[in-house]
Amino acid sequence: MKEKALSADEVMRILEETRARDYSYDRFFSTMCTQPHPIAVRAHDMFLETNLGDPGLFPGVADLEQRVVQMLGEMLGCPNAAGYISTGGTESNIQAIRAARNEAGKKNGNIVVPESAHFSFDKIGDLLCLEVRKAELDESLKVDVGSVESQVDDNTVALVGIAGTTEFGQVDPIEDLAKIAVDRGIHLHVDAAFGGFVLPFLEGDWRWDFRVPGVSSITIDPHKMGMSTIPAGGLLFRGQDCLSALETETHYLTKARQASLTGTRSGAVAAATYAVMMHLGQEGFREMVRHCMDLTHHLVSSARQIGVEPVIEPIMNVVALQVPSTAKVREELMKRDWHVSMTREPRRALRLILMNHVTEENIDLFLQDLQTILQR
Ligand code: 0PR
Repeated sequence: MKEKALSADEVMRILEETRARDYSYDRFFSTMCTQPHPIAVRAHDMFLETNLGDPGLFPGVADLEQRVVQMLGEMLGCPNAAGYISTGGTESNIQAIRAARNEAGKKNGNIVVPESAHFSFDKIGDLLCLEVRKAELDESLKVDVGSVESQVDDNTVALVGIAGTTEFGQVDPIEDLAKIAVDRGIHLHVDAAFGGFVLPFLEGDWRWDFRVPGVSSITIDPHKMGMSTIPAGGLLFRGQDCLSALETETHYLTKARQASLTGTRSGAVAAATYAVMMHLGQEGFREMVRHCMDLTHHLVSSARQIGVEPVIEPIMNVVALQVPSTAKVREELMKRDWHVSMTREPRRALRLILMNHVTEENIDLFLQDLQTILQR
């Protein structure tokens, strides 16, 4: 820090210059986050200084957090779910597996996750000293239940299924995983960090949430398809016991026990999430998801017209396009200021997320550039 103070105007000028170097959302096809809904921004500002780490000082926002947990629980088929607003999918996944491990009370434990699992599970293995066993995928890129079964043993403390995989937006056969979990008395965690705010609003009866007996916990992120501010994650357990398995004593605070991973934590994101859920309601989310799916179908049918096929028929607003020399094509697209990502080997493809900030016009411009690059 410099000795001499700078005026607020000078500081703001530096910030504005620096902020101008950030790219803008309208050309992002690579992100599962989006511009928060305006009402989320207003709520966030209003609760900026609140700290859910010491809820006795902020009973108002602590109540909002509980109302969000209840709304999420109702949405996911378990009105009595217990949980909290975390910093995102990574924290929620860590905490779900930590609860499962603590409840199982086994030494040398392992977890069985799909090969398609988000990299947060590799961090979890390291942090919680668990072996992470990766189950194979079938042709449609869902986890192969036989492969899961063959990896489960007496030291397995949790199974993981994904409802909306990071790379392909695929949904694992949660009911089949739940059968194994119930038979063997193992915790089943469903990572719906992305899909949690998509699947309830899609047509069709997706059976993946607490309506499936055997699902013990769910990750669902308001800062992805929930239109809230960053960092808002959601972690829900079927009942209070699992959440209690995470509690630490906090003797000198206003509440005697704390289940969250972080101590000080943002009340602003809980308020933002509450505001956007109340303001949009199910009808607003259904409309937003329908819009994202329209964009998805537009992308896929237009891509087909230039001879580009998706790896799988999209289930949600995540599309993986098969192009030759994927990394080079991506580089060329980046040069043209299109931000796209790539899926992993052996199924290398361009990965696009059709978030609410994407426009049909930009999809068309993107595909024109893609066609030019592919024709070279
Ligand atoms: N689980 C799933 C299924 C995810 O897709 C992600 C993140 C996580 C857990 C972890 O969530 P947090 O990042 O909130 O801890 N999926 C995105 C991804 O890795 C996150 C992301 C978002 C990456 C925006 C880039 C970006 O610009 O692709």
